[in-house]
Amino acid sequence: AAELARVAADRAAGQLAPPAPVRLDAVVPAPERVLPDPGGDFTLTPDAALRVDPAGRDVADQLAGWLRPATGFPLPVTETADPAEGRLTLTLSPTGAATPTHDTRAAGTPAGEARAAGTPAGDAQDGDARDGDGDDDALGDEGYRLDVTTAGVRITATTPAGLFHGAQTVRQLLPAAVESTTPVAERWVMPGGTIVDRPRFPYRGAMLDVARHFFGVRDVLRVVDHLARYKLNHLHLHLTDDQGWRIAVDSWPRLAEVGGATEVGGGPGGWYTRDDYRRIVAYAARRHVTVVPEIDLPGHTNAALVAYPELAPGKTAPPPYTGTEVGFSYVDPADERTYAFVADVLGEVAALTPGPWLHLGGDEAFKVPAESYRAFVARAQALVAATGKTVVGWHQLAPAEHAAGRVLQWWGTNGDDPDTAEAVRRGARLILSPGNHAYLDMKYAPDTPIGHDWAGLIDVRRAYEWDPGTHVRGVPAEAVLGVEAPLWTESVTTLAEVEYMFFPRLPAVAELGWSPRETHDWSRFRSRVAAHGPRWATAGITFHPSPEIPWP
Ligand code: TNX
Repeated sequence: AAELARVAADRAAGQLAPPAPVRLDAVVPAPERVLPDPGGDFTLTPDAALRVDPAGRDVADQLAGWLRPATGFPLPVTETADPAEGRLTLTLSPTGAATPTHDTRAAGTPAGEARAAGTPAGDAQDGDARDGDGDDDALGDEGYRLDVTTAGVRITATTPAGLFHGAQTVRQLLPAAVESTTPVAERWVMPGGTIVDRPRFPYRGAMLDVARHFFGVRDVLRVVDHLARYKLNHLHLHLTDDQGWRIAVDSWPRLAEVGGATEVGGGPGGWYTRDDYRRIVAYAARRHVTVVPEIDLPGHTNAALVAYPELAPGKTAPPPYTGTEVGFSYVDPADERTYAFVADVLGEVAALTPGPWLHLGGDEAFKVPAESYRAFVARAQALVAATGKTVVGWHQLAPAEHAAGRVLQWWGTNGDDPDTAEAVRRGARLILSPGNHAYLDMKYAPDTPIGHDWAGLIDVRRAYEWDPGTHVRGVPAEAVLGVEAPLWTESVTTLAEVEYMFFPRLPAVAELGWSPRETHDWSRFRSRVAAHGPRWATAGITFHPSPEIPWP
């Protein structure tokens, strides 16, 4: 806490150096291709307007909303087709037009792997290195192309999500003062050149445990903003655990009313009404973030058992739990009432959730014998399928039978995991959250005031130095859906503490999920991320001033 206060005070005292001009390759996560044009710098002036296709309107409105407070410029958004009308243009094009005039990609990149630039900006080479598979020009569902010239800035994408990611890049290419909530006298210069960018993996996420400590809607919305900055597109909400049940369920009202009234340490807890949850989902959707709700079953259910003792194996209510042990509770897998409960809860949560995923938990059900665990999971997976959603679960689900499309979230610390590899052979895909790299509840260093250390200490380099495509033995990159950085909150109680655990590790994991492997380079990453410190400070975001990062 003292460290947090000191960081905040240092930043407030303006001890950071004045901003250096942003470089085109300073973007986090690293773009697929970067082609700087030093003669093409663009300066945003008070008369600038944004011009957009109607379908991209909402992204343009958001971009203008990010730029107005610090610039003090009106930045009107227009939908006219007349190019004279706006110097910031957002275009939705069905083909994407991804090919830059000059290709920065290293010649000789093997066909098939040739998607990625690999060549850092500055080493740009001319020449046509296309591999001829016809795929190169596709920006895909989330890609974008950004052109910055003295005359203006253009973002091109095939989807609003692509435009949105491009808009986040624009934000990062303006001076750090753009994060100010009040007008700043600044030359709003953006570096000239072209970026062509799209993600390596389709699933890039973070998890917030709102069960151990409850976080209200405002905090969650702010977390969504943090994800969106780094092009993460999934927010996994761990909605239920021993210490609290955080989502209203009409058919079982005591879950939230009784089960939601506790949290770790004895605080008042809390829970989301259906409207609260809808607000979170809608806010996230506007930022192209999909909410993945988790109902943790059959273990981690003490709060549910307090509310409905009939679900408990002994049919008596346990006392409410506000400690931090795991693995002691479970719903009775031998009672049909349990499956009615599971079906009702999953049905209601699915109905409130526009995204395709329902997370079943499945971790640490230590008291449930293996055979009844597998039988329970098989039924629960079928109940998810009946809602029309796709099952996600912690990798403990692996031994249970395959369910169409199911996704396992792997949180191991040793990539030698035959059970998970076998589940993948049977058709599962993986989200990678290795405990010793991606767990944001781990301490950075021995003196980190909050957090765990069971998976080791994780400073920025450790969060960054692994490859999702090769991490689990026997799991090919094609079976990897993506990455997720979970934040468990046994010791995390405020938004500032969430941010402290997120930054700078969240951008590290985001880069592993987004950027082509060829761009992976610790020394470049650490200097790119360093430039974000002043941004966070200006935006009032708390972060860990890691000694591994050369902060300006
Ligand atoms: C393990 S990781 C858990 C959580 C704890 C976490 C603390 C996982 C699926 N389960 O219940 O909060 O460790 O790091």
